[in-house]
Amino acid sequence: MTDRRIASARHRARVMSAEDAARLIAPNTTVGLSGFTASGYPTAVPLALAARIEAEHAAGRPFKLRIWTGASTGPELDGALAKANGIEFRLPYNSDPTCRDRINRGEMAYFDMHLSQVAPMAWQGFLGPLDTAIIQVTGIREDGALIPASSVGNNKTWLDRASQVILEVNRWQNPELLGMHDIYYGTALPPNRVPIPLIRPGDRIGEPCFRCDPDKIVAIVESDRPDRNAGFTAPGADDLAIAGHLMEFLEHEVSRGRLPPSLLPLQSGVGNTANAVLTGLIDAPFDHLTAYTEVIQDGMMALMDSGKLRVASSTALSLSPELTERINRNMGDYRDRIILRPQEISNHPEVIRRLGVIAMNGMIEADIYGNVNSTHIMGSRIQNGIGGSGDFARNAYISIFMSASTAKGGKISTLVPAVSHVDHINQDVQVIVTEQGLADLRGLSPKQRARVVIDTCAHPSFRPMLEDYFQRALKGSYGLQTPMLLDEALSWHARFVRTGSMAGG
Ligand code: 0RQ
Repeated sequence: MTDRRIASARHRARVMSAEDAARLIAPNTTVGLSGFTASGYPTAVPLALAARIEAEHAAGRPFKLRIWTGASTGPELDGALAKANGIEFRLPYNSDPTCRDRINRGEMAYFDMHLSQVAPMAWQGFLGPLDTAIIQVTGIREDGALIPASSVGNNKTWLDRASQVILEVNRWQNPELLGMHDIYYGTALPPNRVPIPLIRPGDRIGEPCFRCDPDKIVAIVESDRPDRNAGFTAPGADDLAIAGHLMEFLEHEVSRGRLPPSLLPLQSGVGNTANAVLTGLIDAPFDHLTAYTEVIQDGMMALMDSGKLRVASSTALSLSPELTERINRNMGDYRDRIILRPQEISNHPEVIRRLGVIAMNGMIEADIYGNVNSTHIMGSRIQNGIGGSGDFARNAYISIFMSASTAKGGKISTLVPAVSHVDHINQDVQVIVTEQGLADLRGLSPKQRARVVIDTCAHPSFRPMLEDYFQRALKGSYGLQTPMLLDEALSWHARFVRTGSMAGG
């Protein structure tokens, strides 16, 4: 079918049904898909692939794939393939509940790696060969250049590395996306790596489109499903309190001359609290803000629409359904203020360190010394994955982690004697914020950190327990640099698993 979206006749000749395209994927191969959050991910081919896998399984023939993406995707991709039991191995970040269940039941192998490292590791050959790339695009130009969709993720790398390429041309994506992306082709492997020439969040250093060898394109499928990110709930009292503490902290840093009045580029993680913090910035006394981040959520768009946020660099739009529709209709208005880049650039340690990013991420729990667990419930059950939090936390100008001080209706303290899994070591964690208060841990020794975390962040119902533990650790610990009672440090978690509550006992 002729379509203005596919301007090259050579490419039009490759248009086929999703079912025919899915038949080109062999079992026991590796597939790299587009998608970073439920944005810009293929849907028609994965759904057809899932149906094929189910049919193969019903006929008694094993069919599993190794799946690489940008980060989490949507239900038509991760959800459908996991329901069909078609994923043997997956990387990097997942938030799909069916995948999560399979991973936690031990039925699916999962490598939740730093998002900035996925593309370099693929190039280094550490992950093995990539057989097929399935990439959603907005259109194909006459010269064969591919117009990216609402996320960039690892698409450039998958297109370059894959033996065969399947494209989904999505008509829902607004053609005005052309010009919003900045696809950098200057990366190389050591010893030929050169500095990334990006010194302001708004710099453009690459090209608007992906290149792709037409000989590798084996199928083009047309689709029209919209992006499908979850909505946000209205900020609760805890979210608002956390946002309030953070605003006060940032104002204080400006007044002390440690941050400029326009702050430094903001990075904001996933979830409702992060969204509330961004919304909180609308009424804060900062102007000409910039963002260097990996997801643009509703709060960031509100900040942009308020005129406070000048420019935002990201690898994906990750908007609620309502905002997705509105922004998609008016995409052209944002083309000069939003830049979507490959995730190896949006999350690049070199760039994050150079720009001096203020990193704000959610956490599962922190311990009194400021080690942070972002990924595992009770030490062993994965929630989502480390995502980009490690890329940003280690390299940030100020690295901030935030959470309510309790979880599961007050049964769990998110401040504990020792975290049950470590994603961010205390050296990568400078500020911890809960609804109770903000602990500025910069320049403090472990014992000084514990004092501030217990006094400032802990919930009153758990504070005496933490204080009691800390006092006894000061007396009974093997060493006194970072006091610890080895037999007790994880006893709060053990009690929760045993009784359903960390309290009492
Ligand atoms: O469980 O879903 O069963 O209700 O964990 O917690 O409070 O909804 O928090 O959505 O902000 O997510 C760290 C997971 C926080 C997220 C994390 C339970 C809680 C709930 C989710 P239910 P909330 P959020 C850029 C940066 C890593 C990746 C990252 C995350 C569920 O922020 O994935 O930062 N971060 N990327 O009840 C037991 C605790 C708990 C707990 C919360 N201490 N013990 N359960 N929960 N704390 C973005 C990308 O990388 C794409």
